Amino acid sequence: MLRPQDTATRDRRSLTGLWRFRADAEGVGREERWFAAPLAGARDMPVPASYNDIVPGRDLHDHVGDVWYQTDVRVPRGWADQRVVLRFDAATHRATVWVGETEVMSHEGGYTPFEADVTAHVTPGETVRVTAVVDNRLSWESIPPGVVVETAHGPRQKYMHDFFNYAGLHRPVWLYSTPTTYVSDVTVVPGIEGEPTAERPTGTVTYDVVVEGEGSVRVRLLDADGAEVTAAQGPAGTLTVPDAHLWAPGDGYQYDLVVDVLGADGALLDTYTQKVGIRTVEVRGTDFLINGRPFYFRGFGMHEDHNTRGKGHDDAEMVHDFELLDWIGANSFRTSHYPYAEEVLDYADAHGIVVIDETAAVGMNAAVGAVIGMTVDQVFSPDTVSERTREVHAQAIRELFARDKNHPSVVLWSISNEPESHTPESEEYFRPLFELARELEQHRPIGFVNVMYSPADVDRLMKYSDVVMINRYYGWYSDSADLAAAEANLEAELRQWEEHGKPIIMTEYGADTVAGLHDLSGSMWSEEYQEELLDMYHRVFDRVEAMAGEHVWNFADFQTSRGIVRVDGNKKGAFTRDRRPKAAAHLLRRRWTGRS
Ligand code: GCB
Repeated sequence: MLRPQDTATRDRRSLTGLWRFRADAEGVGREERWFAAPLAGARDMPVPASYNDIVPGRDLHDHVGDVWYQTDVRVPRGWADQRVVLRFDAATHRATVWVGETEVMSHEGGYTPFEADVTAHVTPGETVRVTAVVDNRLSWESIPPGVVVETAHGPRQKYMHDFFNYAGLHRPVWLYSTPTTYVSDVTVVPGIEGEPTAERPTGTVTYDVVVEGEGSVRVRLLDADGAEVTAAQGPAGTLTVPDAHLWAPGDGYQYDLVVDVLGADGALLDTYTQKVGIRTVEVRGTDFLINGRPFYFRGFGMHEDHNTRGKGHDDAEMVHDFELLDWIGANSFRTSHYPYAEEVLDYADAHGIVVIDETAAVGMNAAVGAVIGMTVDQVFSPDTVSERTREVHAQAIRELFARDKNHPSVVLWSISNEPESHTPESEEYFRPLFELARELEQHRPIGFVNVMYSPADVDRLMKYSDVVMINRYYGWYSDSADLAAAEANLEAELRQWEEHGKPIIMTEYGADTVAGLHDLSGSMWSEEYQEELLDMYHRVFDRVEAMAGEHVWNFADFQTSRGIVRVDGNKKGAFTRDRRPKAAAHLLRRRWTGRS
């Protein structure tokens, strides 16, 4: 799905700001048609933001079920004869939307965009009411899964992942116009002819444009200075780029593919610009190659998580986080454990930061659930994670790939984090999803992230994966406080994975650490212990040749559900939640930049 753009033929109106908001604790709003009038008893709510931490108290923080958002928007006068589209960049985890009293769309899944053509329901120059009901419930048929337990004191949401179930309108909302004949999709696949490690090789850009309506397509490829490099006619083809300036880690060079739709008389009907980074990705043996060169992932599993706004997107926080990644010497991150805002991927593209892009399929694991506080006998069964869940999961993969397919920063997909992967049931569940992913994606490697409870001798899914991605907590959840034992066990396990003959990326390793807690005798939770543990992992990584990357868990401390294993959140950050460095941040900076 294309992102809205301002071009010579298109305009956007942002609907960010304060919306009217009301929690629907009784779940009566749909029946009482709250969309049909200005929301009674509403309070102000910022969009984008999670609603949970905006108001003091437990009610909204722990709310389970529907909340209502409403705003009024004046449709610009100039949009007469245009197609008018209403788009939500995300609504966590599902939403139904009305324009005036007309229901225009529903969407399942909290981290991908959805939109509707609302031309028939608006009049340019007039104001229209937009209402969205957003439901935060996780069930056996949602991604991620969860269970709502009805208690004498109200519903309680349980789930098998640790990050807090923030909800609401987390990303911008747009009203935008397109001409009635318009570009509805663009796919670009970059390539390199000949030796990719050459200084300025010949690049290729294979493109495919979908147009709704009658018109012919012309494409022009412009370099970063706006000079035309090449052009072609027709909705699909391959462009050749002599002396290509490649997109590469640390060099976010991009071309502009300007797509024009022309009428029979040559008039411009629509124009849309798609950025293109020319680079290749390949797995060869135990090497992960970008542009033919071995790439070693240095960075973090992250979260969209901040004080007050929760998972709400914010450009200032985003840029600051990228500046910290730069300061520490990270070259990559994983969008643990859900698709991040498109702004984040655009930024990564533009700055040459490499991304492992993950679906929201996290917490399909009874053993992890037991640690977090949700007990379940069998995760994969007709009554729990089932074929119905798989349908939702498949749709999440389709939507993620469709949204992010053109980002050069995305070099590897993760279709799930830490599912059980040692049971026949888990294999039966996942095999078709790997098949689907491969059908949708022919150019990037695909994988999933393996959990400590499914080591190499029992795992059944790694054979479907191009890269070995594993999360390990030797020295924390196992061999707690015993780094000597942890070192031996970590190395022994990596040696087993090495036998797969694929690149190994440690996608998580780390220790909870309370900033400011110091101890010289190896006390867990201290800043010294976090440093010692990371140092130990690095020693081991440097001995194992198949290692292709290290992503510390986590970039920053983050909010979790409440329970006896977390003190005001997960504290494994190299930075605190408000982005102050722990000692480990300096250790990582020394390792990753050589600077102190
Ligand atoms: C994991 C999960 C991650 C948790 C982390 C932890 O394995 O993938 O979501 O936050 O462990 O700190 O327990």
